[in-house]
Amino acid sequence: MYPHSASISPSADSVDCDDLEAQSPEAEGERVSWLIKNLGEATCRRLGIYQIPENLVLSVVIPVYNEKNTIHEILRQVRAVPVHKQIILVDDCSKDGTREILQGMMDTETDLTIVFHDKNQGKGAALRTGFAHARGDIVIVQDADLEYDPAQYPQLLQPIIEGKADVVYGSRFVGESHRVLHFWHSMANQMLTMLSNFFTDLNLTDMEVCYKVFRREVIQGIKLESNRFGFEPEVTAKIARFQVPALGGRPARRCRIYEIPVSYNGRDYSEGKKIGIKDGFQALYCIVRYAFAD
Ligand SMILES: Nc1nc2c(ncn2[C@@H]2O[C@H](COP(=O)(O)OP(=O)(O)OP(=O)(O)O)[C@@H](O)[C@H]2O)c(=O)[nH]1
Ligand SMILES: [Mg+2]
Repeated sequence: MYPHSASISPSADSVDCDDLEAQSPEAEGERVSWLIKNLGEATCRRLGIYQIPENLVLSVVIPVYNEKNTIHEILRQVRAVPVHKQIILVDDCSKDGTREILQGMMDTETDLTIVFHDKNQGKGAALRTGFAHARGDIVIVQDADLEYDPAQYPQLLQPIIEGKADVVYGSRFVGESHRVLHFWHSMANQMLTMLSNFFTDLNLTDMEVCYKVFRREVIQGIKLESNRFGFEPEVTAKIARFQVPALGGRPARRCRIYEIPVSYNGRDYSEGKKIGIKDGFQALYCIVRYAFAD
């Protein structure tokens, strides 16, 4: 592994680079103030329009394996979100040229933290590496394949910023637009979510969703071990049991979890979809494995 250190200073200069579409957090703050003044605070809050604190830093963890066709675009989309960010890319030993693309970015793109795995280990392992490098207040998981839209970060962050949640999950099954794809794939997702809920006593609607957002203390306070897609049920089981430590006069409490609808532009196997039936069985195993003990 060769970590590439990055600046996470809230200076907009280090984030914008030459990306003309990127809106600076300061300019976005002015736009939001104008909307709040004209529409009223309550209406804006319901629409997901609110002031993101200027000193907040979001760590975006992007596990990357053979994503040469999408890596530039996902980075453009992530950079365009008007929040101060630490962007962490973990290359999981890509073989399709993605690794070389990222190596080429190491010296020039100083807003990126880029880490390379020496052998392919799976999404869970890539995320563990990414979480260990996170220094922001809040940490979000971002797949590199354009199925999820970074423009939704402000909505996903809102319950944590408003102090209502410690963890936020996206959900592809409530409310938002999504590409119509495989029936059996979505059935499998829903059955895995139901089984996970059965053991965790949570009422999630999409346990397997990529968009999972954590206060940094929460994700760094959990010990994770699944290397592949077992990460999703494992982290869900461990979050469900996680006790947020006592702070000041506030006693220790269970983690508060919110769910926010997210759009989903699912890809097909011909477009690079990799997850398969074996991963479904592994998820089943992990739901039971982590049901009662870490
Ligand atoms: N499949 C796979 N993805 C990995 C691996 N390591 C890191 N990743 C990344 O993990 C993220 C999720 O992988 P995907 O294959 O898109 O998994 P998914 O979205 O659950 O399933 P798909 O429906 O196949 O897209 C992507 O950003 C991958 O590049 C690995 O070993 N295998
Ligand atoms: Mg995907």
